Amino acid sequence: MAWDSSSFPEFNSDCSSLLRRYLSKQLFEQLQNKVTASGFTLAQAINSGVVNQDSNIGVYAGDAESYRLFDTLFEPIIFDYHGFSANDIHRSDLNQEHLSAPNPDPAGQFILSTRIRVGRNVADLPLGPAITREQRNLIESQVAASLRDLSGELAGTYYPLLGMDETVRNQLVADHFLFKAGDRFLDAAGLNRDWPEGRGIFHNREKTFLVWVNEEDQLRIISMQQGGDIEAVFSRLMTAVKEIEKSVAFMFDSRLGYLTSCPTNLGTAMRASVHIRLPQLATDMTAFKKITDAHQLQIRGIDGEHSESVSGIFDISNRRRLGVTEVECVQDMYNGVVALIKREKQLE
Ligand code: ADP
Ligand code: ILO
Repeated sequence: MAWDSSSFPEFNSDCSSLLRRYLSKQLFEQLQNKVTASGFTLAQAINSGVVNQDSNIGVYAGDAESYRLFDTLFEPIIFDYHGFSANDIHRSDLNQEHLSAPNPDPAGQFILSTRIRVGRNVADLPLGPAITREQRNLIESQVAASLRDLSGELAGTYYPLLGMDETVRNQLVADHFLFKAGDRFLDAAGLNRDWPEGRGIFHNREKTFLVWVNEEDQLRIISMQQGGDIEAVFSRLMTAVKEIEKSVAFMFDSRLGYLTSCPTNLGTAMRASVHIRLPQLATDMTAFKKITDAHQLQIRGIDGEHSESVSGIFDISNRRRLGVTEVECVQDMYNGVVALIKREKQLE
């Protein structure tokens, strides 16, 4: 849907995005002529949510300045999503020793795999929605070079998307290692410009440590493996993040934490998830959601956000990322997964 960005956008009656909730006509008029130093406008920030009326959130930032210049729109969205408030400041805890999350399913009956990722962007450059082709390519070469220096379990190879065989790319997506192509939410946010140039994936031989380059965020640092050893996955990720941080300076704000293009990822930018088989709970989504809501968890489908569950398998992850530490993000997920497994066993 194309829209005339000089006038207040129309929202469908069934649109329930946070953009629709917080963008009044008056606010639109106050912000519509503001432009950040990298040339990012309100129209660009809200385009994804206007074009995709089924968005949950609907806004993206083009740079660190967007969060300040358009704060009257971004802040209520951030507060609503994360349960964060104006007086809160972000706290970080990357110490793996502070996490207590013994495998909730040692027999391997429910949890298929565990994955924890953080988003990161490079300091002093625009975020993906406002970045230039040259800046994006520069990030790709600099990040690929620093990843090349990783050693031990983290050592691996960078595979650019440009020139990648389609069968190989499709297999990586199907195996849950690589991001999809052509996401319409990212597309409308300007995040698919010049595709596939500048994008790629780094991974170790076992594909337990991966880095996505220049997707929604400039880096998505990922640790994953089969089964439910959450502590091992977290520990590998924390080691990797600290290593990469030695050679790449990340965009960070003392109040909002790590800055990301989507406000849902601010703070820790961490999503800790399990793929879990819960066929009994799947027949009663109201009971299922009661447990996930109580533990501040999000339910996604088997192929990530905006996808469906298949064969009673769900992607369960922490919802809050800002105002909670990395350890607390994983603890949210762990506590909820323990409760889900307990309920599933009762229903069996
Ligand atoms: P993100 O995690 O970056 O927010 P998505 O929700 O699109 O993005 O998920 C990216 C990919 O990671 C998808 O293929 C998804 O199925 C996969 N994935 C997420 N959690 C797990 C998990 N616990 N085990 C295996 N794959 C997972
Ligand atoms: N813009 C989409 C996605 C929001 C949250 N997810 C991600 C991947 N950032 C929406 O508003 O539904």
